[in-house]
Amino acid sequence: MSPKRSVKLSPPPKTAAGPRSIQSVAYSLWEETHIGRGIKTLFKLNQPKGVDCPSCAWPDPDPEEVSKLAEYCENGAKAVAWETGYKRIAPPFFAQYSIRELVEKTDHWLEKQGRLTEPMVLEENASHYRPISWEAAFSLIAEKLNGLNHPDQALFYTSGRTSNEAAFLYQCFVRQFGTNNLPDCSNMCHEASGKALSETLGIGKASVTLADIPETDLLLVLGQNPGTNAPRMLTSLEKLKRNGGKIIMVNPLPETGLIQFRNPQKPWEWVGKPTVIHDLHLQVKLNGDLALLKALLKMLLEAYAAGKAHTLDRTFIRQQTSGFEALLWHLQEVDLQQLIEASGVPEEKIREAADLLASSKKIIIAWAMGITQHRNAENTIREIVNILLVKGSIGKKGAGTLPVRGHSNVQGDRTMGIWEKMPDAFLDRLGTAFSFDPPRHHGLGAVGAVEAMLSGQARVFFGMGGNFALAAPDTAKVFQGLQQCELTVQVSTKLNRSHLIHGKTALILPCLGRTEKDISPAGPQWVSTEDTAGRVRMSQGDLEPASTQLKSEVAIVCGLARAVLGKDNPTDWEGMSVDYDRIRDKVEEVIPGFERYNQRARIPGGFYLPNGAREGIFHTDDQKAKLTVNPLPTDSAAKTPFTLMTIRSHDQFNTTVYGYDDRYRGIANSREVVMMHPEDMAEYGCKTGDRVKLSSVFEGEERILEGFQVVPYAITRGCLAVYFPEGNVLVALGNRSGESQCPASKYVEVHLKRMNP
Ligand SMILES: Nc1nc2c(c(=O)[nH]1)N[C@H]1C(S)=C(S)[C@@H](COP(=O)(O)OP(=O)(O)OC[C@H]3O[C@@H](n4cnc5c(=O)[nH]c(N)nc54)[C@H](O)[C@@H]3O)O[C@H]1N2
Ligand SMILES: Nc1nc2c(c(=O)[nH]1)N[C@H]1C(S)=C(S)[C@@H](COP(=O)(O)OP(=O)(O)OC[C@H]3O[C@@H](n4cnc5c(=O)[nH]c(N)nc54)[C@H](O)[C@@H]3O)O[C@H]1N2
Ligand SMILES: [Mo]
Repeated sequence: MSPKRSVKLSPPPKTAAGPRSIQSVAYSLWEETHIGRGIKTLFKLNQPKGVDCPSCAWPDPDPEEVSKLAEYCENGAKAVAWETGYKRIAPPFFAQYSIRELVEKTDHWLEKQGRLTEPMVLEENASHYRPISWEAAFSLIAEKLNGLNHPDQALFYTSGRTSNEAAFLYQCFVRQFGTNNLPDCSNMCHEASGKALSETLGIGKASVTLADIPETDLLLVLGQNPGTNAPRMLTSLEKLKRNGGKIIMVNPLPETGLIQFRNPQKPWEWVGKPTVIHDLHLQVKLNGDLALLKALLKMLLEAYAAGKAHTLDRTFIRQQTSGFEALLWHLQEVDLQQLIEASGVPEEKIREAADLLASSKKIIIAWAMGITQHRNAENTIREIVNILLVKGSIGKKGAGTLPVRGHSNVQGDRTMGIWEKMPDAFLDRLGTAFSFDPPRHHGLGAVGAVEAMLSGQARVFFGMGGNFALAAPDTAKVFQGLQQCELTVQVSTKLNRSHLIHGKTALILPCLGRTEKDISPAGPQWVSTEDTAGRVRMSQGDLEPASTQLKSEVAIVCGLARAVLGKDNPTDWEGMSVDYDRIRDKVEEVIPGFERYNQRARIPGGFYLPNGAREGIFHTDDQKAKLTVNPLPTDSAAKTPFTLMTIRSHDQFNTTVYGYDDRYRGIANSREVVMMHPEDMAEYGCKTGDRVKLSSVFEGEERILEGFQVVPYAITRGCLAVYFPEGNVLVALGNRSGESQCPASKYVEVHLKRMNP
């Protein structure tokens, strides 16, 4: 799928952003789009009446604080350039290239061909996609879905760009069809955060807003690379530093964005000293975080016992939490040296961090995939909560939880009911609002979906956005599963692997992007999204659509629902597809917190959803925040010489590869690399650029990735890194969390062997 390219190396830059990121924005716009079209959207990005950036879910500032000219980052600009580009793939393209030829192309090449323009069908045994009308496409899907023995034989996947309005209608349609099989990208992303936070704090989302960050005394950033994946976060970190706050980075890599920063929006800062971001780097082993957090807790406790009363917030612990006694006993029993060893971090560094924690009153802990994509992710997240709770650092300004979400509306999609396990209270209200009886048994998540396709239990796969073939773990198995389906359907903006790894029959349904005008017979429509901080805001594109034949995701769901559920279905799909206010009225009926949705979303800046933990109110079974005892992973001493993580480069959005350079890591021209510690290289007789074979055996089955080039890197010893999605061939389906089923994409036990030159 990828050409053999040779890696080129340079020392990683010490400073993130600055003028180089402006240069990179200019380049993507120039390369992909009519400059005017891209720039027009950039000035509207994240503005109160503009477009919500289709890249990450980082919150926008309050309307009065939004930078009037530029509230976007380098990678947001790349996402816009990607969507607004001038290239199109119309029917002649599909007539020219057979599926066999397209499969040989790289993923980068596929998406580079431009925006999809018309619905296309691949009939059974056909070699080429051919055009199909929307009506015929909907009928074909209806025929296949209604021909199944049971609705649970269909899977309805969602990626996180889908708007609230489209997501709400989509889950409503799927449940009226009769299944809760609503796997989504969240199943592979922050699933563990939702689970662990709901249990302990009563809400599965961040408790802080953007305004809290500069107010905090101490921010811990665990397993997250904001310089690349949430670049606008750096502006908040810069403010925090100017206010005298401290930052601890916990990461097996020294990530450039957390080292130093120059604000690209402030040219007067491009000369002189950049802002130093982190105060302390704790270079953990992969999955060493739980041991590290436990060691920190134990040190806090010891300091308290030694008479330093300020290290714990006893009043908060007494009044607001449960479980302190059990935690105390547990911490007295665990062996500190063992914890230090398991974390991989030198003791004096942990003590430094413990001192910072002890002296801070307001603490925020941020985390992302380096914490969630582990077999014991929920335990680590509950331990994060323990630290915040013993410090009384929740429910007040400048303190709390910050799980940084990925896709721009992944959080909103969940709020709208895209989840295979929505609680009964939601299903009750949904059933009442739409006069039907929703199915009650839980559906399948992403990993379960792959297993169901492989076993033949699932026969139809419908993808609302995303690129399931490459995003899901265990590439060979996912491919096999999709190929065994009767029908695969993808609602997409651009061509990707999931269109080429297909079922017996396949459909491509091309949709509007978020930057484009959405005009229905009733006039211009807008949608809304929810960011990491739980703020809901409107988003309205204003570019001419890439093709006159595109439909909005809302119109696609409504067209499908009418075809599948039949003319007698009482839901007003037609009415809702032309007037999105009617969808929002229904959301208001079903989901608490959306009172006066239509009015409040129209206010510049939108509105915040209720958040108990933010106010110090914990909706748990005993109305207390829960301190918990979390066992250490039994695999902390890996049985293989190496553990491997799959991470993002600076030039991709998930499976969309913008280019082959990872600027902040000094790695260029190739993604087929393995980052390795120089001393491990020496031990294994590897030189820079040597090609190696990685193999992982999971539950008796071997998976292999070979031909990747070794790159010396300042990574923790015994740990390796490759890029996602290429590394997904090594992530076994069974290698996942037992609690939330999230794939352990950051913990693959591997052997490494140098290949013959
Ligand atoms: N430009 C751009 N923006 C994006 C995306 C993108 O692909 N491109 N993707 C979006 C999505 S969907 C998501 S979920 C987010 C992802 O955002 P991130 O979570 O920042 O993405 P990853 O590259 O997976 O990086 C994980 C980080 O965790 C570290 N890490 C890995 N394992 C461990 C561990 O065991 N312990 C600790 N402490 N650290 C570890 C890695 O070194 C890396 O710095 O970004 C979103 N934003
Ligand atoms: N090994 C490994 N695997 C991982 C991860 C990892 O770190 N390591 N990360 C996981 C994470 S955090 C996530 S979130 C998933 C991501 O999984 P997905 O969300 O499935 O993947 P994306 O690459 O974001 O999807 C890209 C495609 O979405 C389509 N698209 C873009 N914009 C739109 C739109 O507006 N509407 C519609 N309908 N389609 C659109 C385009 O056709 C594009 O090709 O991958 C997961 N997989
Ligand atoms: Mo994600």
